[in-house]
Amino acid sequence: MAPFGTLYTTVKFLHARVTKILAAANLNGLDISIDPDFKYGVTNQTAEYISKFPHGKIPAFETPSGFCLAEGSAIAYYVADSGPRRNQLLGRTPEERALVQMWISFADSQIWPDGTAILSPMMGSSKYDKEVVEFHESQFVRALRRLEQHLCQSDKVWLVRDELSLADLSVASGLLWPLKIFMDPEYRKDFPNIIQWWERLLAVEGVGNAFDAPVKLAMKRPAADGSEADTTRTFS
Ligand SMILES: N[C@@H](CCC(=O)N[C@@H](CS)C(=O)NCC(=O)O)C(=O)O
Repeated sequence: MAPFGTLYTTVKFLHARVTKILAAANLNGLDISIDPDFKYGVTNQTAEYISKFPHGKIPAFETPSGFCLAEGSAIAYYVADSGPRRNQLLGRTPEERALVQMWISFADSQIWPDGTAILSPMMGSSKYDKEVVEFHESQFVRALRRLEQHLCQSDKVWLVRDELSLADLSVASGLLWPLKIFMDPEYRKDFPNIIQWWERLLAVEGVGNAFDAPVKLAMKRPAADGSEADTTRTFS
């Protein structure tokens, strides 16, 4: 049987932006294939790719009927909305659906950009500017505190209601690289409820394999300026 759709993303490593998509697909029992021939920086610049995905970025998604979609969160939404667990993943009432969207927006605008601004110079992928990184770190920690505060309420097992939803998958996607790269044990100590929630989430069948669990969390924070960067790591 043809897969539900094809995902275009780097094949060299699991991109954090696709983990929420793969987890939603697993929970909905949808088979998604990843184009094995995709080459980052090459395939996404071809005329064929641009004709389907004009922004030329990853991740991107195509169904057998020719429906093309870009933006990781839109793809995750579409996959979540396309199977038997759509109501669980997207919310059962207008209020729940709005809360799920609130956390998706939180992940995309508070976690991702600030987390990436910290880890990118650390990995040698962008120039280090102390003031800029410190500002983003203050915003990243502010977002973590907000998440920690939410999860420390006694009834909070998941972000919305008492069921895992796309809110959890989206926030976890945003935290994957920070947790692996720079949130070392000292950093994590301030966020025990986030770590418990993370472990609970990755223990769920279908989610753990989408995130390539067991995920090895950072043991030592690399130098902020990239002087300890692993230069062998590439996107292609
Ligand atoms: N808002 C987009 C961002 C996608 C994005 O920036 N992808 C990067 C890789 S992480 C990319 O494809 N860059 C290629 C380029 O800029 O040409 C999403 O969430 O999917």
